[in-house]
Amino acid sequence: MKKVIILFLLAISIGSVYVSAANAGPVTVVQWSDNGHYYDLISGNRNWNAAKSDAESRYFNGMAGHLATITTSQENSFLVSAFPSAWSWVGAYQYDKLAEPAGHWAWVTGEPWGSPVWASPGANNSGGNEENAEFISSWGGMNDLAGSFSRTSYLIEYESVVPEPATMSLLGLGLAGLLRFRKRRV
Ligand SMILES: [Ca+2]
Ligand SMILES: [Ca+2]
Repeated sequence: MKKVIILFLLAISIGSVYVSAANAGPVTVVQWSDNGHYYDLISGNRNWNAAKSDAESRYFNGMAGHLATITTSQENSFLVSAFPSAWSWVGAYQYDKLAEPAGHWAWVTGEPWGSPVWASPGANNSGGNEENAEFISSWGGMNDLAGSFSRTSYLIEYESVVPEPATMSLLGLGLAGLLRFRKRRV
């Protein structure tokens, strides 16, 4: 009887492995060893805001997604070689128009702007309303573009979310309260 149960469980687990492999499709997620983050191209016609929302609803290996933030030339080079066909939204936006064309840019994650790579001719605010950025591998970097445009893909980056200091102290207070409660019961 034991043997039958073990065989049954084995069959179920082999079955589920097969199903998950069949659903996964081709694996395109790549990891950059410098920061341990994962990157992928997500297909589908979206404007910048829709791409941002979609990215922030996705997870991979327990890491949260966001539009890719390409803060260094090294990260830019890695992504050019990892995704040679990318013509895709990334997580850069201009928070005001007081320093056109290439000033007052920020990342969706709030991390420092750093030294990202603009493809030639650089952020040029063509047409006067380019306040978001796309990454064009064949151009070698980013281009500013109006966020209302539709792009056929976006570049996602997955990374571990570090709890905010405020959240940590709330956790601490909760633990202290729990300890006090336990003491009183003794
Ligand atoms: Ca602009
Ligand atoms: Ca432009």
